[in-house]
Amino acid sequence: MNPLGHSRTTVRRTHALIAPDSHVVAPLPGWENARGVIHISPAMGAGFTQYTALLDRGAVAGPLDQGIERFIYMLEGTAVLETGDGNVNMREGSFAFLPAGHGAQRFVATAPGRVLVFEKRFVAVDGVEPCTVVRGHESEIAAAPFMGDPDAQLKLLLPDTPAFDMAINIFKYSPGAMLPQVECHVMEHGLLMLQGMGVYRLDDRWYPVTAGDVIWMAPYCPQWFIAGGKTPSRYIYYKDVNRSALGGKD
Ligand code: UGY
Ligand code: MN
Repeated sequence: MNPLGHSRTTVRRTHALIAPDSHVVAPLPGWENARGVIHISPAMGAGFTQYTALLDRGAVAGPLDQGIERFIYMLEGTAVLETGDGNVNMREGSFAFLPAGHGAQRFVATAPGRVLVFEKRFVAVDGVEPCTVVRGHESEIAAAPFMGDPDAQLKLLLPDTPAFDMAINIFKYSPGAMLPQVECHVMEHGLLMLQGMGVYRLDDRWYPVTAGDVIWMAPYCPQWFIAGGKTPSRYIYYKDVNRSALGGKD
């Protein structure tokens, strides 16, 4: 119950902050034994979707629509990703990227859990091999200091090559660490705070944020973050990358 109608949730033209208290769970079309919360979608002006799927044991991910690629990150629970060349066990921190047109995979929950999903329409480029299936665990990915700051460590979960038009990264900040500049760029972001807290500047507003919050940043939304609290803060985020700002071919 929220008798006074307060929430930190706000949805604007250039950005959105969605706090967990405003989540509305609904059926996920195509998924079995799962429901979900669509946090970010074209309905708010975004060029991708970000959602959380809430899985019962035995839940099966829905099929990918034609031309759509999907990134899955396990927040909680266990699952098996069945691929053409064997089964992969997934647990908290495991991830998988399923390229467009790869119908062969089946994702099945082996325990109740939650997964974070990003989807976008793949933009093909003449002469560039399309991206491949990528899977792994975040603990296997080496972190690098962001712009030379050892207190802001960045992991790239996907290869940064022309084949991939989506990046999914995990940022880990020591308390007090910050983005070194107010970024303003053509790329969009969808973000989930995994751990800790801080203050996010979005456009001309400053928001306190904490674990569980989702943020959408439209192209050119000025953005900056400073980590607070006494423990590290972490967030995972989506970014469209490696494509012409003039759009794909038609
Ligand atoms: O990759 C990025 O653009 C990243 N530095 N942005 C962000 O964390 N808001
Ligand atoms: Mn950015």
